[in-house]
Amino acid sequence: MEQALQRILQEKFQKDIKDATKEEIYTALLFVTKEKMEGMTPNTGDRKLYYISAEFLIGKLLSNNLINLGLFEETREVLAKYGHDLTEIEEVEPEPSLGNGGLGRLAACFLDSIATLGLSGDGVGLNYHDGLFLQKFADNKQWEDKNPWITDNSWLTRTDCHFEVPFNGFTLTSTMYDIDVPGYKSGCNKLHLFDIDTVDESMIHDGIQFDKSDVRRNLTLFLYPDDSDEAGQLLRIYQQYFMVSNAAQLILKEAQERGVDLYHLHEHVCIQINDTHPTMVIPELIRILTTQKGFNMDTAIDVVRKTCAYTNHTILAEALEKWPIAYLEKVVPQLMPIIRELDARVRRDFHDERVYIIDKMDRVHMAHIDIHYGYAVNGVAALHTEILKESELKPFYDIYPEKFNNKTNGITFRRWLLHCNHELADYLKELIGEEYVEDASQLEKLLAYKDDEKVLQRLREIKKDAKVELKNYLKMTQDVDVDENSVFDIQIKRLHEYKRQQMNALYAIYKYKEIKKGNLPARPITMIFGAKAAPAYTIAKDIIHLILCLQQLVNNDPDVNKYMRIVMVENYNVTKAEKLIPACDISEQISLASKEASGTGNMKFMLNGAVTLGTEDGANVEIHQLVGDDNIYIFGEKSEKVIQLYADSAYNSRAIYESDPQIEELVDFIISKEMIMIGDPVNLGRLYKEIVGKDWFMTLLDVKDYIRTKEQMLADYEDETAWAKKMLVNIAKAGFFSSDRTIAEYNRDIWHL
Ligand code: B1N
Repeated sequence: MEQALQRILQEKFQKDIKDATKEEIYTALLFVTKEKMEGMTPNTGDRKLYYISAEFLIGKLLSNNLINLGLFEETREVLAKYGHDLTEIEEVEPEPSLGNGGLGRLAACFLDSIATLGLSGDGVGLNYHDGLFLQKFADNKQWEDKNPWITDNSWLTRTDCHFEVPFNGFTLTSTMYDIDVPGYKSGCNKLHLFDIDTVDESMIHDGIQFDKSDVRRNLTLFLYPDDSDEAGQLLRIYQQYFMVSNAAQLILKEAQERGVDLYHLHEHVCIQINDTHPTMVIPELIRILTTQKGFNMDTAIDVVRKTCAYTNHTILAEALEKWPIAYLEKVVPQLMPIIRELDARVRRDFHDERVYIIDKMDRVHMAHIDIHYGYAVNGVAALHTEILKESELKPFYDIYPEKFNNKTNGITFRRWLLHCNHELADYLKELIGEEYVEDASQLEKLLAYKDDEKVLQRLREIKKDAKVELKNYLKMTQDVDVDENSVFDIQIKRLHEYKRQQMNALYAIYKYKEIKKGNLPARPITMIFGAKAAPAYTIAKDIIHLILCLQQLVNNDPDVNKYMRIVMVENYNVTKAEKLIPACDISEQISLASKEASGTGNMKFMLNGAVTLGTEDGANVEIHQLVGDDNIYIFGEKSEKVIQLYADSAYNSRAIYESDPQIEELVDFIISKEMIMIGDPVNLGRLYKEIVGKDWFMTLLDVKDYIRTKEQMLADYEDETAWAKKMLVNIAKAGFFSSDRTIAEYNRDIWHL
């Protein structure tokens, strides 16, 4: 490493390591690492996986690549020898903003585990130049700005692979960019990101505004452009088709280069469709096979069906894509005859309109294409898969029980422990040896130390150190002060009503009022939030406004700020998650039961010794089973009850509000004099009305149990030994949530690589 660094710094900048700037060292490390990865043997196999996804939330790559290449320690030492700090060098790296939340981060964790297990599998997606937006706070509101991340020297390598993608009336030529994905002590795979050369970032103005109709210039500017109007929805269809047409052409090209007989494609290729965004790969492959490769329709459908598998990530109706036929006709008319043929076959075989592809309103149900014309359907946590089978997708489960299976999500321990929490990772190695890094189930060995005072003491110290680090980071980045001796209570995830950040805000109101009344807590609490709201999601933005107003109110009140602080982290992203998660005491996983398909933040927190405060939802259910009642705090109504309430239209938030004075007092505070003085009455008023009059995700149903349980948790925190034991059990039981386990299961049951 030392020699390689010297050589590149001389070549590029005529500098020695000790005189080089942080930027120069970063660039040199990038080159050394890229060279190293180019020299690695790719993972190969007779059957290759293509994981197609609209999002890959990969985070910064330098440290992770160094860890996986086994070069991290050496690099850190070399740099230290010349007076440099690797952590500071990392700050130079821009974070690629190619994802939104859990779905995109899961794809990134999966790529790491696929490579680590030595499996042959590449990711396929789009190279969004400005990614998801950059979030800024001003006037206690969210503002959006563009988020450019591509620089001259980056992890992207431009390839000479190009395809022609046909749209209605014009054709776009793609360019494929590659990012290497090295496995931990294993071979290397690739993430292929497609782009067009004519993208024009200068067309963006006033934050993230741009002409949505100018596809040649805007196609790969943003992930999830605002789709609240027709032009926005058409653009999404353009993006999706561009992604899958490139994927299909790449897959067929590589198969033919490998000498695969396309009539046996399914024996050598499998395609994982990550949610419905890549669904058009099914009709696109059928189109290419029938129009260019001499297949008849029956055979093309048969081969494609045996090649494609679909993962469902949500049961929220608004997230299940249904494209109007008129839009598809406008953008990709060549697919419509195929989609109509696929629908006709369904209608011929099944006389149940719930499973048709095209509905009465002339909309195409993308998930229905995946389920009929793929060979596997999986949910992402045990409860989620049960709900799919028993309610959301029941008519399909009745037809194809053999296709349905569960794959509980996982996270890569390389990033979410080894990289983000060196102190804890090293201490675990000291206690139970190194094997846990490659075999996460070994973490259970930690249970032998459950009653060891010294170990429990050390776990607390490590947590304290992480809290001090976060404190310094928050001071540096946002100029806020927090107390490392307070309880760190953290909710970080996309902003959505079903995730119920608003319920956590009601707790903040409760606590504020208690402190005002003189009911002082044994220890101060620091409530930390991080979340982006989709730019067109009004109520989500109102919830951010509420939290930011509460932050101002609480932190500036001298009666209160000694006992309680609120911090909303600006532009929450992977890099920030890596700093927040190690420092957390209470992990907030408070979605309305049945609505959070899995969650993966819950797993990251547990692995880093936080205790979950959660509903019986998503993977929380499995965390609960693993750690037992004593090591998790569960509250709220269960999913069966919630599903019943929806079925009977029996939930009435106004009735709860009017009959419970405590709840009324908390909700009324949103539009109190204090709040209106700080905030915008339009936003606060709208949110107040929403909660009282609708509350679709049933905040008021669970809020009292939530407050009670959180108070219990804070009381229990004061027994330091008992709390440290809970931390230890959570870490020890986190092994199940390694994405290595998840990927091994995908491979065993679906991919057969
Ligand atoms: O996928 C994650 C899960 O852990 C989360 O529970 C789930 O909410 C998340 C449409 C989505 N589901 N659906 C999406 C994202 C963007 C979009 O345009 C849907 N994200 C999830 C990983 O399984």
